[in-house]
Amino acid sequence: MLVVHHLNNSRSQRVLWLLEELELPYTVTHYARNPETNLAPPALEALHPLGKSPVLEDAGQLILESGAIIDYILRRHGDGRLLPTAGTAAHEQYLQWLHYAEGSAMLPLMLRMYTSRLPDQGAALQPRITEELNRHLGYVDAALADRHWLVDDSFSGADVQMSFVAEIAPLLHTLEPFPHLAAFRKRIQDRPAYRRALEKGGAYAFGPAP
Ligand SMILES: N[C@@H](CCC(=O)N[C@@H](CS)C(=O)NCC(=O)O)C(=O)O
Repeated sequence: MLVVHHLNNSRSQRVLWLLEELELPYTVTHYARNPETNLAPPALEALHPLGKSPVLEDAGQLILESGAIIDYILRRHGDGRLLPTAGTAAHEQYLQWLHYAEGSAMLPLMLRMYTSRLPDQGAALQPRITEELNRHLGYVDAALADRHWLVDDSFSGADVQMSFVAEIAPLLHTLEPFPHLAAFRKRIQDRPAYRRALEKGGAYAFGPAP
């Protein structure tokens, strides 16, 4: 049985969503952020050397990093679903988006989040961060201009991995200049499996308005 070690208000929400899309059996072990520091509880350090979530447990093996977890679930348990065939151009694009989400897109978003906690809101850095946010969100928006889903207009693990970018972006920047990204966000949040995952995961501040 797959076990998702899930932190509230976190990237692990998309792992629950993927498992709901695939209708796979799994259990959730819940961890709550410290209400003052917003950090994960020390219990996660027993599983993840950095004390982060998500962690996926499968027959005693622990898998870290949401992109690796999504790819693992699809390869090992997906039965060919939501995963472009290895060796095809679509598979290369899928891998590109899988890595892009955490490797590139999250950086300016996290910079905005951390600098906005500084007394002067990191004023000197904000123009550069805004420039990068517009560049990255513009890139994703353009990729979605003529399609609903990122790879060959076919729903895949790449969309699941990119969902957190689409969900956290409006809290830290604006989606107004990026209508295709905003539509993508709404599209994912309207999926029945996404809604079921919300019920499984509990508090999630980046989802649709209640
Ligand atoms: N790149 C990692 C990021 C993991 C990560 O930073 N998770 C956050 C939740 S969104 C976390 O556990 N934060 C709690 C903490 O840092 O104490 C992934 O995609 O899995």
